[in-house]
Amino acid sequence: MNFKETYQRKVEAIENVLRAYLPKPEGYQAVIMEAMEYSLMAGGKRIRPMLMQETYGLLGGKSQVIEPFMAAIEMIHTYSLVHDDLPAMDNDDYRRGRKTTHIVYGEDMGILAGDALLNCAFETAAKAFDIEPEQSCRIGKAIQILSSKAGIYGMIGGQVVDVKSAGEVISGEKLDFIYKLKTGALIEASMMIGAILAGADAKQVDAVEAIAGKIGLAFQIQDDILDVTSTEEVLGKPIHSDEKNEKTTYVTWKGLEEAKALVEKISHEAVQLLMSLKPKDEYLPQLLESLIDRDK
Ligand code: GRG
Repeated sequence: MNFKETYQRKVEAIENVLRAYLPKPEGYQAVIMEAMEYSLMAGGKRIRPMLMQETYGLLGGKSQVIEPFMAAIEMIHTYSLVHDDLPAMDNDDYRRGRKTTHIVYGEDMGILAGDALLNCAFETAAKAFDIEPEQSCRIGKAIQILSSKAGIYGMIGGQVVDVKSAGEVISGEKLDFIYKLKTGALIEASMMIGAILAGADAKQVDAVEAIAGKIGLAFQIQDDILDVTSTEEVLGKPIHSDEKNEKTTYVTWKGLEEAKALVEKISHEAVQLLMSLKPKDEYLPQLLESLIDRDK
């Protein structure tokens, strides 16, 4: 099986895990479960749960205890996208080629669907205690990482500085701060949780955090590049995803060619660091390389 086929098979397995932990529509509040499903099962690359599962396996993890955390990280990622698309933030009508959650369910339900996914993420992660009650210490630590990396010192903190900097030309230092928190923190959480649940020692967890930090930065710079180089078709009309935003990015700061070279450099550094953890097969290094070449 080649890399693409293996990746696709893993995405399907991740989506089965997501479906298993997604609440079924029921009761007077069924509409919110439907909105949660609409946003969570809308495709997406599933990079975060995949990085989590691969890191878990790399460091010797073998049980299903990782699965509620895989679902939890994707729920948090999805809630952040649902809220980011709201009129008060990016005001996007489309994501992944289909209508955003608030367009389909209304702004009120969009806000509540994001809130519901965030709460459901922690409810789901805590189900790991039922799967491996004897690992409660590792599971508690993993929940601590999940909450802090998603919070004000992580993703939300990065989003706050990003939103507050709108319309300003910002320094490279501030841009790095935003990227490290807004994009990097959830990728760091994904890999660190995989390591912690597998029983990695503090040195290994630090190494994993450093690798994930580089992946996060390269991933976000690649996102900046795609914003100017790719077009997305919405209802048959090609649109540039950066059409409405004039903001500082690595492309506006460094130029397109230097931004591309930086993605290559930082990703290769991540792969080099990963090699020190002696991956058993090619898949994880190939996954990191594929993030450089991604076109969406
Ligand atoms: C609203 C609290 C709050 C946070 C929003 C994630 C985010 C912070 C904003 C979305 C906009 C953006 C470009 C964020 C950077 C992270 C990023 C590249 C998200 C897209 O992740 P992918 O490419 O998405 O993994 P898919 O669709 O594949 O799941």
